[in-house]
Amino acid sequence: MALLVSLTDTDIQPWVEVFESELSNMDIRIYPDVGDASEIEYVAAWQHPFGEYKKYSNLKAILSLGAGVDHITKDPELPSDVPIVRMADDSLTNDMCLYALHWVLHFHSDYYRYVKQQVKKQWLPQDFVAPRNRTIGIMGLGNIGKQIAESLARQGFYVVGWGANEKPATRNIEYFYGKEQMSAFLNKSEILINVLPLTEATTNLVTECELCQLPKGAFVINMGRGSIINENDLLSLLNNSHISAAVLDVFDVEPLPVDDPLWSHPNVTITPHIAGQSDGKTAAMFMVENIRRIENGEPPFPLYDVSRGY
Ligand code: OXD
Repeated sequence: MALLVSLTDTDIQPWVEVFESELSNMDIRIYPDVGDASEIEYVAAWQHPFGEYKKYSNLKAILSLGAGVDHITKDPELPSDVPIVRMADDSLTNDMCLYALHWVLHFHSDYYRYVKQQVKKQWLPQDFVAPRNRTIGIMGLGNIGKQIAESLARQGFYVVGWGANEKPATRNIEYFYGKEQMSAFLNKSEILINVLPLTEATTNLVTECELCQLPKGAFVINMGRGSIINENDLLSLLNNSHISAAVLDVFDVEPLPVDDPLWSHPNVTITPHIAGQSDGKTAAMFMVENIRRIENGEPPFPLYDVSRGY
């Protein structure tokens, strides 16, 4: 039996070390050296080329390097009966919390202004705003969104969250849910963070109409998926200054094409889909544990749910 490692744009060495030492009964193959395709039982995947999965006739599961699995489910020829296991290693969640905190502070504490002031050699302290007087809106309240919300609330920010379904209230976070409550949520969100997964329901969920409901001068941080926040609408609201600035880690098309106007917008910061990076060792162990569960006849966790779309 064989595990195929196909982790695009990733230093695979720590992953392979863990797989080789923990899965000694398994042949570890590194894409594109697939060998006999019928021997592949597992794929550790990040952006594995479309059209490949269907060649592995004895595939037992696909293990995603990312929390999002659209890089797998968008394959038009994906076999429908193969379980897909999402990544929920703590190192990934923690990295996403740090990314969110970094950019929240960038905007909240006016660092984005100081970068511009330095170019003009301008010594100009901006007014202090206490974190409790700054409202951060988190779209997507799964494990990652919840942890980001809690970590920002711990820093004293006022945090509001929005998700598709109702959540029990917590002491620190005000929850909104469903389409009916989206306006109330957006109206409050001075810094909007998107961590929703890409599904049919979330595709193009945030367009001009929703962005206009953010307070004037709001900031947008997209670390979920590009196709959730309409890029053209975001650009026009940046251009008319309704949105002050945006940090984008995810895009409709990745890598972002060189001629895309987002690259050169003065109030847009681009990072190349790195908001949630995993520690190779612990994330590979997370996959190993799931392979062991499957081999023992137990369900892997967290399993992609076709009906929910994530
Ligand atoms: C993702 C991730 O799915 O970084 O994008 O986990």
